[in-house]
Amino acid sequence: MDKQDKIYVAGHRGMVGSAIVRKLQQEGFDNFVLRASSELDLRNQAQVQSFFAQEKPDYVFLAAAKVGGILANNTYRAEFLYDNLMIQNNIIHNSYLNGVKKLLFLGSSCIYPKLAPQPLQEDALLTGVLEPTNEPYAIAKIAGIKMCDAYRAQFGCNYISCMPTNLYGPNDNYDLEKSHVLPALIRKFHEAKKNNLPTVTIWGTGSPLREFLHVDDLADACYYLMQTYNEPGLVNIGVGEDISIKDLAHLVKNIIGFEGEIVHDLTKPDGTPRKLMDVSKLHRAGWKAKIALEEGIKSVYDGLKGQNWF
Ligand code: GFB
Repeated sequence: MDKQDKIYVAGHRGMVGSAIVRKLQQEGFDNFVLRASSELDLRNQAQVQSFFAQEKPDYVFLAAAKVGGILANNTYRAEFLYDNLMIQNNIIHNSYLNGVKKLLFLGSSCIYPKLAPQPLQEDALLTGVLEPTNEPYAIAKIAGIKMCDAYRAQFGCNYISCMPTNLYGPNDNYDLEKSHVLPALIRKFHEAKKNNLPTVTIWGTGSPLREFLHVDDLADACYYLMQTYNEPGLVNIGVGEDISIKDLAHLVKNIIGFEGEIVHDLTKPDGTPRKLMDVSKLHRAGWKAKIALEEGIKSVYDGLKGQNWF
């Protein structure tokens, strides 16, 4: 990418898209084309078609998606499938029609089979049955990877796919029903401390293992891959280390300084038992994560002061 190139970051108001815009601005890029969802409904074929025909971006970061934690994925199954398929189909196809030079598609570690060998290698894709709580989202994201590869194979498009592990950072969703685990824990422990509550309830057994990547690290990796990586298939983006949900809860509890007890709501699902990325392909490509989990959680917590629930 050159500094004068026109860059479309789809989903620029979300946690991932906003981090990518921040990263590009730090690197000196300023020729962005951005649209809020109220201005451009990415599920709408005609709207996306005329947007691309008019703006003709050079580079596309496809960070727009309907996302959420385990309960949202499991509850809004139709929307997770339909919205994500429509968004990515419209953006990828119109990128092809309008000569976009390169596109980066963002997926998720949930594309891998529920019981795939750990750490998850890229070639585990489509080797087994998916985790049922997020199957619709995973199916959409797998379709996105295959679409990038098919457009590369048939039309020569330089479209790459990267699969981030569980993310956290500024502009995350703190809705306790729809969010991922880390923002939920931050909010629950903060509110319990503020209101002198005796307990905090976490979902499931606490035994599942998850890996967490700060979104600023993800944005750095996306920028790096956009500049250097031109392969079909997919590349994992993670830190290569995981932590149990129970240990994560204790870490957040200590950072926030809550002194009560942790209790478990066993009516809520655990989801995949473990989701640790094999990041050797990414390391070979020349990129490594830099932000340690404790430092990352502290910086996110320090940045929350303006939130209405804080
Ligand atoms: O982050 P999370 O919602 O998503 O949940 P997944 C991770 C683990 O934390 C699960 C537990 O075992 C949850 O039961 N957990 C404990 C909690 N307390 C809470 C809580 O208060 N809120 C939440 N949300 N979880 C999602 C997928 O899976 O991860 C998506 O559904 C996507 O498709 C995303 O891949 C990255 O890691 O289980």
